[in-house]
Amino acid sequence: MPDCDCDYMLPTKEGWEEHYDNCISKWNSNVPCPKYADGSIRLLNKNLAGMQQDFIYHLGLDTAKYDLKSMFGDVKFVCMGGTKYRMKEFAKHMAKILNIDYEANNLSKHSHRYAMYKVGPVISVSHGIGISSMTILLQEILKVLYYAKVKNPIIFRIGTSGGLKIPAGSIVISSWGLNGTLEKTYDLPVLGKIRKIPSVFDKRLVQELQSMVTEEDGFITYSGGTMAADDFYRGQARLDGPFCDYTSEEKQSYLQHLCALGVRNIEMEATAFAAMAREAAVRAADVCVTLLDRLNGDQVTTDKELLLKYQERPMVIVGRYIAKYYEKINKT
Ligand code: R2B
Ligand code: URA
Repeated sequence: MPDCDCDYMLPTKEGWEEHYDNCISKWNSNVPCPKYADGSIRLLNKNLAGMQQDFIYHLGLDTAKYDLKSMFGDVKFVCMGGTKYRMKEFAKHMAKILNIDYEANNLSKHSHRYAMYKVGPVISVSHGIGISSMTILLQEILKVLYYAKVKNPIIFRIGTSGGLKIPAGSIVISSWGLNGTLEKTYDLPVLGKIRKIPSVFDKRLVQELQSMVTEEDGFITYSGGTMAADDFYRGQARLDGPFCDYTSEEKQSYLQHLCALGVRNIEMEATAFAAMAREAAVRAADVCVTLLDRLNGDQVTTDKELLLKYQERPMVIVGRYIAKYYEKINKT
């Protein structure tokens, strides 16, 4: 078995996993670990090598017109989230805590799709709503990181969600994603057949993020399962969509069942995010705030100001983690 190649972000604490899941000593898939010895991404798709030029369409980038290595070679963290506004705010938040002079500039504005900002070693990028929008962005980001020869990148998602039996405004760091048929997989039809890709997040990274939480934060941070639904309404057992053919009791018993399975929140991307990052041997974590307790209702009635305050909470945890990493680097 090859030697451990974990690039530890934080010193190990008691009870933590010894290795990250993308450690070469733990890689037990039947495909080679898609990582070079220096930690840079090694995409296994042979077709890429034969392409003269690669248009990274939804980001408005391409490998001939842009020098992706000089634009993105220093990246270490990618943080994605649903909205353009939130990701611009995250870029500004990171500039502040990393002490970087920064004027927000959307690097993918020509694509008119996603918004992408870069602050020092951090990319902050929007992914829209749902699995298919998020996976397009994620795959194009993986290609950018590959062409830029980025070493050991870490990808975060900072999002919103509906909580299950936890107070609104709580944070959930996902341990795994559960799909709509209650399996821990991301199911993708490929050439007419369903592929089922395991959707488990890196345990050590969850533990490291959880260690960023302080009692003064003023909110509770949980780790646990996250259901990724393919719909906001019926797919999340809501009673307030245009269609509903189940009873309120059936809804409650379904949500109770999810709680019993260890699900803490419901959003719309976790399974695919965990699965795709794992397939690329890239560490990833999903950090979401809950906007409501779904056992108590369906409508998001939180006022705008509180909603914005809630959305800052995942930024605080992830931002603290990134800042801690640079504190450690600057000391050594
Ligand atoms: C959470 O919130 C969005 C739907 O409102 C979706 O992107 C998600 O996962
Ligand atoms: N996002 C979701 O997907 N579900 C919720 O209930 C709230 C935000």
